[in-house]
Amino acid sequence: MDPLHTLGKISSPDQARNLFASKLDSIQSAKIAKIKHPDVLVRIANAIALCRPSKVFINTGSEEDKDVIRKIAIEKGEERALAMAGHTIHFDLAGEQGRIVDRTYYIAEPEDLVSSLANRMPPEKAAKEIENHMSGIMENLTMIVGFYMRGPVGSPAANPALELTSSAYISHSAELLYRSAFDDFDHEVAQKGYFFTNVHSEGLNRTEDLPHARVFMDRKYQTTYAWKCTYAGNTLLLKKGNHRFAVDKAVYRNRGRELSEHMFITGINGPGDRTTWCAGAAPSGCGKTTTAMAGNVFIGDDLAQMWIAQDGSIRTINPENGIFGIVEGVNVEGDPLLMKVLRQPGCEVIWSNILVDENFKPHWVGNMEPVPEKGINFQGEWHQGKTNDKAEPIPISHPNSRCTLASENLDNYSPEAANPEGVVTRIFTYSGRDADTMPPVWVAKTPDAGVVIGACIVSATTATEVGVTGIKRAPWANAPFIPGALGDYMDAQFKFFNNPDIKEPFKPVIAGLNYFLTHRARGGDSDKLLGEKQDVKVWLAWLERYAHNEVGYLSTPIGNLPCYNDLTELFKQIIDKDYPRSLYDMQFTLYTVKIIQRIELQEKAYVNEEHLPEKLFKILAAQKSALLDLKEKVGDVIMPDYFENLI
Ligand code: SPV
Ligand code: MN
Repeated sequence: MDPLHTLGKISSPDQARNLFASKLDSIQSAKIAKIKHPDVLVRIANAIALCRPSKVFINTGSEEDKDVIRKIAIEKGEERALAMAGHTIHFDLAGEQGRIVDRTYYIAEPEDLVSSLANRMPPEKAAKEIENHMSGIMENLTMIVGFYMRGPVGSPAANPALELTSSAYISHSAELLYRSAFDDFDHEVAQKGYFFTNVHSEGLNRTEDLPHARVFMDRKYQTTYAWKCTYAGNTLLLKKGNHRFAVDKAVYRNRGRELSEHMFITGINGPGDRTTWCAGAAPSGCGKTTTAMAGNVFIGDDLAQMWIAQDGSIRTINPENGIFGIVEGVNVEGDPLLMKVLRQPGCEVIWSNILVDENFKPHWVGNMEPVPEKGINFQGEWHQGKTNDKAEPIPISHPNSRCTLASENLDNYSPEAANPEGVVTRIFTYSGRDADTMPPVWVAKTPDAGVVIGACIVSATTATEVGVTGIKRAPWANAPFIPGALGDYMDAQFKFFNNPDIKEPFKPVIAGLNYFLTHRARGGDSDKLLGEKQDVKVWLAWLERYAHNEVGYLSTPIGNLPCYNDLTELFKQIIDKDYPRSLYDMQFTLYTVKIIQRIELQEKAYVNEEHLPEKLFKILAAQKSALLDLKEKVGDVIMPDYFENLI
C-alpha cells in the first residue's frame, strides 16, 4: 500500500495534467509540460492532491527560478539576509536542533526486517498519520517542486530524486547541495527505472507542533514524508532519507557490487603528480568535514557511493555537490579553505543556528575570533553570561549549527567530482571519537579485518541527534541510516571488499583513524588531545604511501602500524613539524587490556543482531587470542619497539 497514491488518488498522467491545469499558472504549466515521464507526473500530482498548496512553483534550476526561491525564503521569514552579500541565516526552532530520531519511522509490514535501532509502523497506520497531518498542510503555502540527481548525471551509482516542499529554505538548500537536473530527469528515470520522492511541509512552524512532527520513510515506494519540522536533517530528505534508500539498493539489489556510505571523499597527493583517493567514515559531529578538507583535493564531506568498475577498480561518487557542515570549531587554523568561503565575500552561504550580532555578522563557538557582547541565536536573544533554566551557560551557537554552501566555492574542489565514472578509490578509513584505546592510524591486514574495523567504530555521542548522550557504538558511522538488518549490511561489506573483480593494483587499503586520544589515556593528567588537528594530514599521507608500498610497517594483532622514521619524515615534509619519539610511543603503544575490553564490548552487542555473519566473531576471537598471547608474553602495555624488533 502506497500512502501517497492512496491519499492523493491520482493514477494516470491525464489525471495529473488535469490537476496541474487547475493548480498551476501558465508559466508553471509551461515548465511542467516539459516533464513527460508518466510516473513522475503522477507522483507530483499525488503530493499536490494530498498537501493542497495554494500555489505550485516548478523549479527548473535556472538562475531565474533560484532567485524566486531565495526571495520566497526571505519574504516568508525562513531566512534573513546577513551583512555579507549572498549570506542568509535560518533558525530552526530551539527544540529541533538535530535529527528527531524518536519521531522518525520506517513504514514497514510486520514481516519486514527493519534495523533494530529504528521505529517502525505498518503502512495502513502510517497512511492514517500522513492523512491526519499532511492533508491540506500546504494551504496558504507554495509547494516548490525540484528535480535532482544524487550524483553526476549518467553515473551508474547516481539516483534521481524529487524534492517537494513548502519550505523555500529547504528548496534553497537543495539547490546548493544537489545537482538540479530538470532537463535530464525524464531520461535518467527512464534509464534507471525508479526515482525517489520526498514530500515535506513545515506547516505552521510552531514550537507547540513539534511533538507532532514526524519523519516517515517508505522503503518500498522510495518515498519520504516529513511534517512540522524544519531542521534539514529531518526535512531535506534528499540527504539522509534518500541515503537510506541508496543503502538498501547497495545491500539488497547490488550486494557485493555497490556500497552506499556515510563517508567523505578526498584526494591525497603523493610523490610525482600522483593523487590517491580516499573515502572515510566518521559519525556525525566527529570532524568528518575537517578530515575531508585535510586532503589536497576535495570531493565530498558526507556521503559516498561506490561500485566496482570494469577495470577492476573501486569507483566513488559523491551524491551531493555541497556541504551542510557543522561550524563549531571551524577556524583559520584548522580549516583555512572553508573559512575563506565563510568570511570572504563572493560566496552564497545559508547559516543555521549560529549567533547573529547587531551588524548582521555570524559568530560560532570555536571560530578563534572575538565573541560579541550580544546577538540573536538558536534560542532567541543572547548576551554574554546568559544561562538556561538549569543555570548552565548558553553557548553562542548550538553545537549542531551548520553552514550550507555549494562545493564549487572551495579552492580545493576537484573537477573529478563531476565525473560520472567516479574516482578510483584505494583507501577507506573508519574513525570515531575514541579518547583512550586505539592508535591514530592502523591498517587492516585483510579485507575481512577491514570490514571489522568499520563494524567496531565507537564514539562519544554528539549533538546531531536530539536527546542522545553518552558513549555508543557507531557501526561504519552509518548505523542510523541502515534501514535493514545490520547483519545484511555487514554481509554486503564482506562481499564487496572481497569481490574477486577488484584487481591489482586497485586492492583497497582499509584503515582505522583516531585523533581523539588524550594525554590522560597515556599516563598524563590532562584531557588535551595527543597531537593536533593538522596531524591528520600526516596520517592520510602515510596511508597514501602505504597504498603504493612505499613505507614499511609494524605488524601487530590489531593491524599494521606506521614506523617511526617514516612518520618523522612525513611530519617534516607535510606540516613542517618535528615528531618526537616520546609522542610516537604514546600514540602507538598498545594497551592490550583496553583493546580486549573493546573487542568484548563488540562481541556482546553483536551477538543480539539478526543475520550476522559468523566471520565477524571469528576475526574478533582471533584478534583477542593474539592480544592475550602477547599480554602473557610481554605484559599489558606493549611499546612499538617490541614490534620493531620483530621486523
Ligand atoms: C549528519 O548528522 O550526519 C549530517 C547532517 O550530515 S543530517 O542531515 O542531520 O544527517
Ligand atoms: Mn552526515
